[in-house]
Amino acid sequence: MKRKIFIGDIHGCYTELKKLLKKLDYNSKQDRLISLGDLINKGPASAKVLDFFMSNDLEVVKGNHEDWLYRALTGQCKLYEEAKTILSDSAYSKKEIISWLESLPAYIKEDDFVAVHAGFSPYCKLKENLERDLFTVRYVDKESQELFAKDNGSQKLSPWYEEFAYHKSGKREIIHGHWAKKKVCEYGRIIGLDTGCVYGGYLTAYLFPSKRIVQVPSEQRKQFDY
Ligand SMILES: [Mn+2]
Repeated sequence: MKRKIFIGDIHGCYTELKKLLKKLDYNSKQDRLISLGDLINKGPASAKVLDFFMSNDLEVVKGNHEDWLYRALTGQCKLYEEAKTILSDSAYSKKEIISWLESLPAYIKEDDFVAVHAGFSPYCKLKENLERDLFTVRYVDKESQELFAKDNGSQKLSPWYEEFAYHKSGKREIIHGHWAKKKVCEYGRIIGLDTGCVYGGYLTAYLFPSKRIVQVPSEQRKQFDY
């Protein structure tokens, strides 16, 4: 059986990605690499990370930053500075990047796992989630059952995964990113791998079937506000 390697938010941290793959003794023929999204933006080398995943035809679930780049490249929002840099530094054309972004799934569901960038609603079926929620959700309101990307302070909100674990039984492990924390976020069968590499934390991989965590420290400036 192929080893599955899930990797949390990379955000252009190419050096750390290469170090992590080396530490994992990554072999493209024997391993299946799956990014949980947010390959790009914020960090120093977005185009290199993007090109690595595109050129090796690796699996990526769509993050909010892939969505942002897609909207910028298709004229649905301003072409922000980092998007311009990605266009000038990538080996791929704008057209190729757009069609690759269009091909990204919002989640991957298999017998033993579900991979998603941010999370799911605890109140509906997986396939009934709005795509946008899958790459933005952090909190839920237990009463209104609304999903929120941020704690706006006006409601009593719970992290989506706490409610999800409470409402949904099942065997699949749910592996997500998006919510940068100092440590890997384990809650029942739900595991969060965004350990804030771009903020000076760690880049984290989670392995199947061994269920091992492998990390490399960030080389970015430490920021304490995540
Ligand atoms: Mn994100």
